[in-house]
Amino acid sequence: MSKKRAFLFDLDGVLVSTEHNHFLAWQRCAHSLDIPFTEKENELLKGFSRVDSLKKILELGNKSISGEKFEAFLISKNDFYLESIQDLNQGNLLPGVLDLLTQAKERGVRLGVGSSSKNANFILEKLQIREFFEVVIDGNGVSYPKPHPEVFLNGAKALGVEPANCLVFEDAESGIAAAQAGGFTAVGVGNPNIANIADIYMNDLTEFRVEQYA
Ligand code: B16
Ligand code: MG
Repeated sequence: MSKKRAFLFDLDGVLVSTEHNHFLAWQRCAHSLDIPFTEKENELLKGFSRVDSLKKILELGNKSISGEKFEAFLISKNDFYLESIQDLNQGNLLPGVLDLLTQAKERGVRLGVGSSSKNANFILEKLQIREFFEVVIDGNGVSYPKPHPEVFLNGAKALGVEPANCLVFEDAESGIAAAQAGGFTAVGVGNPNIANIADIYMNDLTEFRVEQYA
């Protein structure tokens, strides 16, 4: 594989894991609508935007609600989620993250984040890793959420690097699809369900050797 000039990282599931916090917040909404919601249903939401996640929950329960109620659920879900991650700190980074970012930076690799989350900058600040990234494209910066490639294409464009010269690190099927649709090499991390679709797969980022790819 040719050496890459830039690395784009998904946030949740790759740099940190707040999926359980998302799960508990969505479960609270689903249960208030009498929709059964377990970790199994939560799997279907990973990597999708807040709006698309709520749509999927309503589909699961075969329910429809007014636009007003839909907006209210989005707000209350996010308030509950944000409250639950107040204590997030650098100790919550997933294994291998800090070493990888440090080594990549030392080798001159351009770094960016491509996340569906509208809370990405807030979370990166809490984790004290915001300064590693030249660009953060989040859920506020795209018209078409993952699995559309826009989030990663915008990231590569902002870094001035062609997708063929970028690695994308992802934990969700929707994110691997987004990366591959954009012409990136997709590194799957920490989710055995994507081991067969990712171009490269590893259990966690301690397995990643920067010098092999950049
Ligand atoms: P928010 P990622 C995604 O983050 C999460 O995987 C997904 O569960 C969540 O619904 C989505 O962000 C939106 O998050 O409600 O904070 O805007 O994996 O793309 O970094
Ligand atoms: Mg993710």
